[in-house]
Amino acid sequence: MHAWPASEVPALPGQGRDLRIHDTATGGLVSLDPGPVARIYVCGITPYDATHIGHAATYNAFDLVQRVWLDTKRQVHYVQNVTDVDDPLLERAQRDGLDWAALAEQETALFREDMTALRMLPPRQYIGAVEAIPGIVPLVERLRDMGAAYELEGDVYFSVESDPHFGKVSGLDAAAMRLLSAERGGDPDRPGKKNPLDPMLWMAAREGEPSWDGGSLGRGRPGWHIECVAIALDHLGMGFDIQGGGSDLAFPHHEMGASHAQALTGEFPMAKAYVHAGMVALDGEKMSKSKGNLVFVSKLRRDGVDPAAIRLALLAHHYRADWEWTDQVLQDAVARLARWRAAVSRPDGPSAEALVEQIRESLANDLDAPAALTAVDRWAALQEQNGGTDEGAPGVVSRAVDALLGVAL
Ligand code: 5CA
Ligand code: ZN
Repeated sequence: MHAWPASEVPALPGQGRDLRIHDTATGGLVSLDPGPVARIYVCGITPYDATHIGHAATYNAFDLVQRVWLDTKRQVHYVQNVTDVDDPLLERAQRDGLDWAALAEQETALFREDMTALRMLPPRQYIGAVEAIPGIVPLVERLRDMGAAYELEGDVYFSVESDPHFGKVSGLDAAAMRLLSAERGGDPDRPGKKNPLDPMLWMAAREGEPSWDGGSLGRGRPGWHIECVAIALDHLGMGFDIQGGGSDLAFPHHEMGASHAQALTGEFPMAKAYVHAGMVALDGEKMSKSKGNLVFVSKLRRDGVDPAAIRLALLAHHYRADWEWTDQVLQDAVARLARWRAAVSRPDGPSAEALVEQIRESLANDLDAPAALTAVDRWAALQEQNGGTDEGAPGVVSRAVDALLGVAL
């Protein structure tokens, strides 16, 4: 699949800072030491509805990771998937009388537009589950042949007991896992499974559903977790720097993915850090396609909201926090954008050197975007109150806000 166009990232004076970021698996901050090419896999959308603010907040977090790494003069190898065949997508298509593939294509196209408008840097590879099937099938066959997977009425399940590290990503106990498994696409109550938590690797073709040639597995379609493992291993290999997504992906998705990869390669962990963004709520409940309590990025754009203001609204919340979208959040962002634009519209102003360092330091410290915004606010307030004589300072601020925060002033 093709991704979306990249906005330019201005080069900044001085030195970028190395990222320390919270890793769910170890429960603390880790100093990543990526080589000259940092590697990150971010779980993409299941395209059965438009991009909502919760999605945008999660992709914003990983866009910041990319920007911090670019600022250290590294290249970034960023891979993202699109779950363009899965139960919720098929169910929505059925409910609305749509062709599932057309629905996926249409919502993926809208996601690209939203990401472009929000100045999210694109992944180097943007891969759909369907196009990954030829790579998924041999992995499932290998897992089965090595005894880490088993067949149940034609479907193939992964055996979580085959992985000695199972549970280390989310750190949850069995009861919590069982609850979340039922909530998030698993089938813990299906009779005949070796362990209720075992996730499906390959689902045998069902009447009226799309299916693909699965070699010795028979016709069917891939399970969710193996999709991301196949794509990540194919393009990044084991031991990449970050696997990212919202906190609802820690279990089962990232846990199971780490287990699949451990069984396949004998190595653990697949990613050096498992990074999870908090959940955005609306009216007191997690924004979710299945509940329908959604604020769409595309709707806000159609209503004339500047995408830079949407981005500032996201940046005003720490990526790990759960937070609530309100009209006030948006109004504050619109007002902040206007203040910042006024402040950089003059040819000179207060010195910007310290500010660039403050933005860098804030982001390097577990992506503390709210602290970065406060630093820019202070500079803008100084500019408004006293101005300054540093020629070119507003230009430096403008470039730093663009390069590090993805906001075009
Ligand atoms: N296709 C899978 C990942 S492989 C999937 O989870 N798709 S999704 O469309 O449901 O979600 C896409 C990303 O948005 C995931 O990282 C998910 O954790 C995140 N996300 C979903 N809802 C919210 C929310 N309310 N707040 C923050 N992030 C969210
Ligand atoms: Zn994923």
